[in-house]
Amino acid sequence: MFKKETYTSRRAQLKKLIKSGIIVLFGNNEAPVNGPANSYAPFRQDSSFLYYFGQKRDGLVGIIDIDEDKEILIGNDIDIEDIVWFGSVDAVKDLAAQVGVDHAAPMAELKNICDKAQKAGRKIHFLPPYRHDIQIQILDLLGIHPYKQKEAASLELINAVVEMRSVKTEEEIAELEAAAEIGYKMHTTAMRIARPGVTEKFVAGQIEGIANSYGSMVSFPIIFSQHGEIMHGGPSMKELEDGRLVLCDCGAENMNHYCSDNTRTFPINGKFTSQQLDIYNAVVEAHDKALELSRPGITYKEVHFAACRVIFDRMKEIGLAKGNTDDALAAGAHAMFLPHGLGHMMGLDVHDMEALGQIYVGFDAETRPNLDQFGTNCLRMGRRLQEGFVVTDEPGIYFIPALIDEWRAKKHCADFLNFDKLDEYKNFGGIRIEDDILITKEGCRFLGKELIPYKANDVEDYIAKNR
Ligand SMILES: [Mn+2]
Repeated sequence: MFKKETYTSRRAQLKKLIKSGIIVLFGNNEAPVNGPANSYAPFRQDSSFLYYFGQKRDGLVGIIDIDEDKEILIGNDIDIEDIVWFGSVDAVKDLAAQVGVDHAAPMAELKNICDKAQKAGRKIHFLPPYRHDIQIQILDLLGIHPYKQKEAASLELINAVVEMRSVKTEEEIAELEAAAEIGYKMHTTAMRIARPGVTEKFVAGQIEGIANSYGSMVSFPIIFSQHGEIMHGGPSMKELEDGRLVLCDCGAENMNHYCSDNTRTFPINGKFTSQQLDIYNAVVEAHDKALELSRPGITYKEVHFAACRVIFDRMKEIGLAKGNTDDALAAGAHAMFLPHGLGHMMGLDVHDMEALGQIYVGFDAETRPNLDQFGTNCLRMGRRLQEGFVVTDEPGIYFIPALIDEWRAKKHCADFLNFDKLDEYKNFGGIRIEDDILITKEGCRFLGKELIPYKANDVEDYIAKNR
């Protein structure tokens, strides 16, 4: 947790942006795995609640009454039975004081506060809920059916939270750096322990343990797969094979829930084949292109398409693609290789603020993506970069057998792709390289003290020296 002034000033800023009404920020509740006493662990607090109220305990709600200039932390104190099982914890009024909130009240009071505000015709601002128990809570408190809650959520609040959480302060950057250090340990451990004969699940399990030991948890379920062409492919019980590549996309949340998110793709036997190297180096070049261009003022949509251009040009050199690159990009032909966006915001959430609605987080009227075009419709971030933004730079090249077959059958982008040559790559897999970058005054820089090796010779060297 930060010092209490961080939270008081964040709430003061939020009040200035929203101007009137009452803000209700729901903290998360425990989520049962297979019964009420066995919850998913560790407990994960809601990120916007963490941002404004800092407390990691379950069962809390934060109230910011702008009109009456009053803040209340709502939650029930634990009883003696809880103390017997879980030990003593601070009272809700103490939790409130720790984050500069003057008032505390039990959960039963929340209904009264909402009823009173509704009767007075005051605006009650809440964020779009993503957990079903919170949806029931909102139904109970405000009488809004869960299906209508997304549209009933306060757009003013969404926009204000996005404005504030998008720009990372010095103390947040220090947390992100700490998460990056754990991420470094995870990735380099994967490079060390992976080898032919070891299962994907074994490696994934070992590196998940690193996130748990040094931080709080992984920032998302680990992707560790020889089928790198499956975007969110989880680890299987298959053994790693000599000659194949393995893709490792993972990150940690540190103790204060700031995230890291990196991807490395490396040869299981420690040495790239020349076919792998050609594709790998194209991804490195696209990754570095994004680093070169990212600075305040440029849109991430422009950076995305610059990376796509590099990839398409290199695919032309290998004979997998053909034609005029501008026309190919306009037609969406590059999405055969890169069907996702270059990156996303990162912070307290790995896809930062995704629950608030990607269109509000990653775009403005100027950069709204073409939702009708395959690939481009998956962009998560397009808007103009500002100093203090943290975004991921994660280009990739994938050979997805089903996509190759489908496009060939439909003759989709046939003027720009060489399907016979693509067939030769159906067993290749996929490559992604991902780093987290902070937008600085002049340009950008990597997060993390040590950079996980990514240039092909650095990866080979690291594996040769550390296995
Ligand atoms: Mn990512």
